[in-house]
Amino acid sequence: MDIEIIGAPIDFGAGRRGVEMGAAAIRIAGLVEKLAALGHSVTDVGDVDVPVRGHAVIGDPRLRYLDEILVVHRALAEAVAGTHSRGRFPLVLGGDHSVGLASIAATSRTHRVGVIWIDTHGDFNTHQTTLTGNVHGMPLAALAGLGFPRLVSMDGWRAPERAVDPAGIVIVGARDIDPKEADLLKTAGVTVLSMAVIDRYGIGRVMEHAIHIAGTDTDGIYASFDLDVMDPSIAPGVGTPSAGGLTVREGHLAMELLSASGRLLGLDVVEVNPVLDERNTTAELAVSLTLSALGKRVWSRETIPELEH
Ligand SMILES: [Mn+2]
Repeated sequence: MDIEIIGAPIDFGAGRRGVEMGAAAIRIAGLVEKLAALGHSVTDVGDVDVPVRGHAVIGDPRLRYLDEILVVHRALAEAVAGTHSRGRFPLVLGGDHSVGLASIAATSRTHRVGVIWIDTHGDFNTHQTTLTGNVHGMPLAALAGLGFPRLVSMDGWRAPERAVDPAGIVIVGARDIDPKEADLLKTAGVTVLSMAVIDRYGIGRVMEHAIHIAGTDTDGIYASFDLDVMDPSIAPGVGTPSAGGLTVREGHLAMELLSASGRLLGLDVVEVNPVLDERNTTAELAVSLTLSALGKRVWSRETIPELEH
């Protein structure tokens, strides 16, 4: 594949500082070299510009730092649209998860997009339901056309309507969803595959289901991976940890199945917070999971034909 790496070192959407260094930490963990070693053509186009924190204004407490976030969203959307125009694969490094709005909205300009949002949280709040005012809890709702019009339209970069049909949105790994957010998810018709469903059926069947839903009547699937979906015991460097997350192997199998689907249009890897991390272990995990999403295999055949049905 021809991959373009785009960094979005933003923390204005998060409640804790430090996540703006996540893209650097992932690069330091060897992302570019390891992707190239897999046989990919890799171009690191660098980071989009992010406003200086010292000049930033919180503004509306239900949409903290909205002005700064929208500046980043527009720049990131332009970058991702450019990657698609060159026929390359966008790999977006956060930064906080607000960036998923820009990367996927940009992709929706040229593709009918299904979304697999791999996350502890729903990220489906609006300014009317948020408990924190942190915009990283809102990008998926905005993609579905819900929320503050300036956020949904990315300050006029696109029309203030949905970028993605909620029927093609799947959240995988959820275990912390706010009550009003749950109501919105149900009304919108988003599929939520919680940790309980993964416990019950296994990550393999859950991902096959997710890929089926997000891949039906779409040109492909954009995956947005929040490192906080992993269990905090193995991914301590995240701002909003929640016990009971994916194991290392569950994370890898989820990514391997996305790769094997052949349907990926792009990938976000977000919410690595080096300030909270231990010796860059969370960034290193992010790199190894990304490799699995982009074709790394232990062996060429990873199913048992006699057990397939
Ligand atoms: Mn998230």
